Amino acid sequence: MIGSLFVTGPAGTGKSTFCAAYKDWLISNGYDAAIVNLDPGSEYIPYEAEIDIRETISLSQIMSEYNLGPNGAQIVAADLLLENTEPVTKVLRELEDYYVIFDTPGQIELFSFRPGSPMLVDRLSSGKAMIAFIADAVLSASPSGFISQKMLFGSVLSRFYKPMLFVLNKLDLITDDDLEAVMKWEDSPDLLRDALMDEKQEMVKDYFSAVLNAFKESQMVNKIFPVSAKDMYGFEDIYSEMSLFFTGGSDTDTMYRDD
Ligand SMILES: Nc1nc2c(ncn2[C@@H]2O[C@H](COP(=O)(O)OP(=O)(O)O)[C@@H](O)[C@H]2O)c(=O)[nH]1
Ligand SMILES: [Mg+2]
Repeated sequence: MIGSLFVTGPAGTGKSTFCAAYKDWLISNGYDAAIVNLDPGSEYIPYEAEIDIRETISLSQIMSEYNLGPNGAQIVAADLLLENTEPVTKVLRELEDYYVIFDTPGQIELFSFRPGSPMLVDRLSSGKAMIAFIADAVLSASPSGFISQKMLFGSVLSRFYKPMLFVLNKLDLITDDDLEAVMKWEDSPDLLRDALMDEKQEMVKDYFSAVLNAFKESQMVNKIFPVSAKDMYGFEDIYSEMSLFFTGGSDTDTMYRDD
């Protein structure tokens, strides 16, 4: 593979829809792309998967075999996958010129906060991985919601230490003014802190000031990628970032280059 993108984020932010739309975008722009579904619990996936973990790992079988509920079974499933990655890597080896998108379990903790996941990412990607953190634009349009997503982003980064993209999905559900406010908050911790104080007067100002300045100084979320997976909007920039990281931009069609 040229490189891979592991797609994570809170439940319902649109990870699977994003995977489907981004794959379609890549293919319609002339690139080879495939999706691997790593969510054994998904009932419906909105794409055709090159590899679907549900074919080898059955949650209902694990539930009855180990006498577990759905969450316990998800955890066993994650561990089983880590124990036996060969069937997946075997297929991936054939996809030489592909960008591979990994869809991860609906609930973020089942992927990002399992002890074995960083090793899983390294094994499946042969070290060639980026992570897309999918945030919900509606939640992120409020100061407290945006800060909560930034902190979660930082939390995922602390697990994987891979290049990460902060993807603001469901752009079609917020106004242009909302997006403009989010972009300004991203640029200025002071503006974001003031907006938060307007929203939640009783908050401890110093704590959030320190946290927001730390984000800014460390450049942890220094770029937001606004997309709508529903409307197929915003994928050029994501592709540019991936192409730049994995190939130094050499396979990037000039029409998609930022610089
Ligand atoms: N309006 C809108 N809805 C979206 C978008 N992306 C996903 N959704 C919807 O959000 C819901 C959850 O999406 P899904 O991809 O299953 O989320 P996941 O749990 O993160 O994989 C579904 O009803 C999707 O149709 C988007 O860009 N705009
Ligand atoms: Mg999903």
